[in-house]
Amino acid sequence: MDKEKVEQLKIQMQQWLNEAEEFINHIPLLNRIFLLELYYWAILLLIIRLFKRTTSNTIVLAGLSGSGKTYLFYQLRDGSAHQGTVTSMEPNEDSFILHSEEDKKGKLRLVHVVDVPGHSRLRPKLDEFLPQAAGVVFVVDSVEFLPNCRPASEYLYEILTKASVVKKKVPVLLLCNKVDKVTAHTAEFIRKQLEKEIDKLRTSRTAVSDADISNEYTLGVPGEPFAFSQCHNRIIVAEASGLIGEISQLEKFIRENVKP
Ligand SMILES: Nc1nc2c(ncn2[C@@H]2O[C@H](COP(=O)(O)OP(=O)(O)OP(=O)(O)O)[C@@H](O)[C@H]2O)c(=O)[nH]1
Ligand SMILES: [Mg+2]
Repeated sequence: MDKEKVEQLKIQMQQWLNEAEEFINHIPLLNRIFLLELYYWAILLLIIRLFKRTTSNTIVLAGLSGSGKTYLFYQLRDGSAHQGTVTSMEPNEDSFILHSEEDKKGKLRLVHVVDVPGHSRLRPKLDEFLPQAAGVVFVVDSVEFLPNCRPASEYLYEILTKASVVKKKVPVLLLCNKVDKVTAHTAEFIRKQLEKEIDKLRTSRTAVSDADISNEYTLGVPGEPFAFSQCHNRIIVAEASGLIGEISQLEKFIRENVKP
């Protein structure tokens, strides 16, 4: 570009600046203050919106097959447990307002709930969702708990040692489901048994050579019996029944981690 053109551009820019200044000067002072304030609020709202979008709204339901994840999923979304009768072959996911909050629709943030089937072949799907999880719900069958204690502990151990969970300190809810049955074990009993079983797993797994360990992080405090309180992420124990729709503790956990 030759010098003459640059000069012309400079003059043109100066003209535009002068015109803009003149335009602003014509606006009464009060209006100017008002416009400035409007501008300030617009920027502030934009920042809040951007920040809100970066926090996740994903809640992952995991647990052994038959523990009741799909029942809970439909209770959360529709307030009924339909379609939960077959073993899921695909992750079930949807974004919605919790059924119990339907009357506040429009004011609340959607929750993205993912129900990952418990079948061992489908569990790797969990890795697709964990990195974006705001919370993990590990569902346990409180009725058939004892025969499933070992596999449930193994699955839970796997989740609690994943980098995506440990690094981001993703909160985990241990949800003792099916409490509508009188034969259901208490949440306290289940917590203690899971801790004991994880303690055994921890000992056997750390004895394996480093090369064979697939777990990304170790659990607990070396030399002390394992307790969930030793984990860096928050681990809460609660009860539910997907069958009769007793899911208030689950909803509380969701809303604590996906702010409205
Ligand atoms: N008594 C009782 N039974 C339940 C409850 N929730 C689920 N069930 C029973 O457990 C079965 C399995 O429930 P699902 O929700 O399909 O289990 P799931 O965890 O999704 O299982 P997968 O899809 O195989 O991983 C259901 O067919 C019900 O018979 C509950 O709260 N109470
Ligand atoms: Mg299912």
